[in-house]
Amino acid sequence: MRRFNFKDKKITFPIGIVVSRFNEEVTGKLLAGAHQRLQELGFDEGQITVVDVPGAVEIPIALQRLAESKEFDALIALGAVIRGETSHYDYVCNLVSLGCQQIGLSLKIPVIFGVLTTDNEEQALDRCGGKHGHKGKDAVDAACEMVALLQTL
Ligand code: INI
Repeated sequence: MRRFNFKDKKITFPIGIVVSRFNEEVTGKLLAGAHQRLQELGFDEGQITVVDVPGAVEIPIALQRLAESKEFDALIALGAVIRGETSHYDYVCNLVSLGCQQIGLSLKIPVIFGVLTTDNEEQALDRCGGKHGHKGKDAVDAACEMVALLQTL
């Protein structure tokens, strides 16, 4: 049996992060956790590029520019979509999730989906350093694993 598992592979590489400002209390924590994890893993500041966008809907087009530049080995999308009283939430979730997947597959670069989609702010805060872990840090670990994996596959 051949099996490829790069779960604990420690590598550094140029990485781009697109973070949305909407629900900034949450997305700021996602970014802080991602940055902290990158530092723990030994990334230089010069390897890290962060792009701010207004909301989750704008994440894919910024990812597209970064991917087209060919400067990065992986990209991370960070955002927080929190359910309101209208169906707007569903449109935003669909646009950002499909957009991220499309960029990754069409431009052949791992795009890690660190966009929280929750019913309320409490659920979101629980996932950026609260009782349900830290999705910003997890996104960095997923990016490292995927870059190592794709260098081999
Ligand atoms: N953007 C978010 O990132 N999260 C949300 O919860 C959200 N809601 O609920 O509306 C949201 N809307 C803005 C959207 O992403 C765009 O910025 C806006 O529609 C302009 O294109």
